[in-house]
Amino acid sequence: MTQTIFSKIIAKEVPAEIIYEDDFCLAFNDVNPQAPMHFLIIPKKPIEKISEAQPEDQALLGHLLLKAGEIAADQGYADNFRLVVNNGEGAGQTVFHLHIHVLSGRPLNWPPG
Ligand code: DGP
Repeated sequence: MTQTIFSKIIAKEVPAEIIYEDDFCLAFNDVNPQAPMHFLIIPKKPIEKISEAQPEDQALLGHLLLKAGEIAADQGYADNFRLVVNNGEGAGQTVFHLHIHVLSGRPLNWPPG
């Protein structure tokens, strides 16, 4: 996988508003927030996109989901948030390092568009 801006954020070569970090993942506020709460949670392992994840990534993917919920709760949105994963250019993915968007703080319409 080629280096992305997110690899540089993990390496602390590029600054970000980091709100959570452990051995497996990093969460930071989106630079272009689409809601009052909008952070990204990413694996430190460089997986390009969800469709590239492998069976051995099962625990890591579960970890990201659990932490997304915990961090949303820490930010005051325990029971009201949306997770979004754009997979591939056609779905709006622009950074090719797997990331989960976590959004809340305003009404979230459906379908998302
Ligand atoms: P996606 O379209 O799903 O690939 O979303 C990529 C998101 O990443 C987009 O909402 C903007 C955010 N983003 C891109 N570059 C940076 C950056 O350098 N810092 C931060 N904090 N967010 C970034």
